[in-house]
Amino acid sequence: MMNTISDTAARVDSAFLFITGISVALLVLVTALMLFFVFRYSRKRHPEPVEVEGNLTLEIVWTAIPSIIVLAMFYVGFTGFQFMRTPPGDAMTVKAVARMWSWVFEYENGAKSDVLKVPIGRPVKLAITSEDVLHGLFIPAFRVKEDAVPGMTTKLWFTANETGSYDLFCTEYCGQGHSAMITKTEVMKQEDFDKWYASYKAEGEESKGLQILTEKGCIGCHSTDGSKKIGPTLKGIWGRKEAVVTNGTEREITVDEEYLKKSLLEPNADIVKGYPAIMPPQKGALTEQEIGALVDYLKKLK
Ligand SMILES: [Cu+2]
Repeated sequence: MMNTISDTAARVDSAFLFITGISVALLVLVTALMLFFVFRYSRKRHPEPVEVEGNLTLEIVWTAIPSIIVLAMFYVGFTGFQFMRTPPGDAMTVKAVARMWSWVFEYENGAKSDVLKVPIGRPVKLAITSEDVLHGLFIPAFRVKEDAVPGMTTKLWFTANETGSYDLFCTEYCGQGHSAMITKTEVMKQEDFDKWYASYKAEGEESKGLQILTEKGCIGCHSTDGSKKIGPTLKGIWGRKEAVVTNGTEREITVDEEYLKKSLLEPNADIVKGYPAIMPPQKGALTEQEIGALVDYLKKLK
């Protein structure tokens, strides 16, 4: 059964099946021979041992066959490795940036997304890096995985052959929010992808705040639809009464501009009750204008 979800998955699965098949065949052969010898040459059936002098033909055969098998496994593994390490020249490059605890994907036209969107049937090369610690980018369905290393660009590539949504997550323990560092690879029809790709430029100031939330990775931990993630949702945050813990004491605040700004720069000063104090401070990561745009956006996020 051929795995057709992606070219890389087909290569990896066939290599895996090939090696597993040989291993199973050898296991069966060795076990069967062992049982046969145990019965056939037991003391009861074969009381007089015989001295065997050697058998050149047998020795050549049992040296040559395993050598051929091992070289065949090497061949399958090595050509598969070469295939996976060599992106085709016409591959679409997408920059994948990891940070605690989310992914951002940047396209050649400047489009950014927290979900990896790719067109079907087109080779996609990911140029992967990290803004803070070691992360690992893994798309299990495509059988591709690569470390995200700060100060370094690593790569992987695949061609997805079936539309759908596939898990993409971090495989390097990167702190408390590690398990939430999960997103999707969306394989789209070419026309749907083109529509999304072209729409990026058309969006105006209106979506600036959402763009920052996506680019800075905020929505890895804070949803905009009311659902609970590792941090509180941002939906309806403006004017919300919130029980917070300040220096170990609980108090109630109303979310206003001052609170939002403070919570961006010193996120752990007033922690919303029931949530862990793990958000990295955004001092230096956000400009004054960006903070302004975020606050404007959150005011309207009902
Ligand atoms: Cu990570």
